Amino acid sequence: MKKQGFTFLSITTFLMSTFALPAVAVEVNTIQPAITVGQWSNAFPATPGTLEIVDVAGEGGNLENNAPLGTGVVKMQTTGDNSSRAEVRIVDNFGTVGSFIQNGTLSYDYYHESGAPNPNIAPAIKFEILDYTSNNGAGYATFIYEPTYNGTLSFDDWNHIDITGTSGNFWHMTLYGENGLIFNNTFDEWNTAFNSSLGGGFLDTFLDANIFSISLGLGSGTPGQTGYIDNVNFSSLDANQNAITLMADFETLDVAAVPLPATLPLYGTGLAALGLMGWRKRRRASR
Ligand SMILES: [Ca+2]
Repeated sequence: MKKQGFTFLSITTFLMSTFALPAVAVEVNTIQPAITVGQWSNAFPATPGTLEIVDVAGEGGNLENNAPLGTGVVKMQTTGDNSSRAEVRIVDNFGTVGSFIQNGTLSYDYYHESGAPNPNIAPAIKFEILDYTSNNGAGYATFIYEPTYNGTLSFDDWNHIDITGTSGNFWHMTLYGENGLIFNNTFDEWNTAFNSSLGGGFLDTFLDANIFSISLGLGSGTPGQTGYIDNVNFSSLDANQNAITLMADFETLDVAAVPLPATLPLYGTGLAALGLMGWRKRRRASR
């Protein structure tokens, strides 16, 4: 009981301390090397796999021509290692499951290459869920939306995915001790399933569980895959009915737009002056 009290307190503190989410589209230029609350981060920095923001301008084909938002995207690759993962994650307060079912939207775009070792694998989108009022000791799980369980995959092109609480099938990694390996349940259907299996009168429902991260990624168990994602959007309402909005456009930094430090032109002038002196010396010597 003491441990549960501590967990409740620390999680509540965490949720209250998270940053307010911006209400406008944000250009994301950097993936943090390890989980940083409120920022897009590498979810598995110690695991083989690469994750980077790349510019697809000049790549040609649909990868470039149908890029959903700007020319910057996140490229993710798993290595030949079966444990390899490439996953970008943002940890923050994304409201309750109940609010998502009632008000929420989630969308992203991914590019799916043909010729991959496993043609059924495309970048998935995930929620981490924490039911911090859970009293049965199994109130944490990751819920995973995989394109392959949600219709026909389109190869060598960008695909746009729209998800709500009543559309979009997620499987999960064991919430409330229940079997999560059912691949055709929406969040609304999971709520019905949990209510049914947990029995009537159970106070601790799925609806008050908190969504505390959003991830997009490949792996594990899918070596040698390449995927691309961009244009990630989430919206819902918090406990006070205020909007929670996430809009991410991944772009590489425009180097030309970064102003030179004030000392650099002077440094350049100094180099030119030194060069001129050398030229004069050589000119004299050659006379
Ligand atoms: Ca972009």
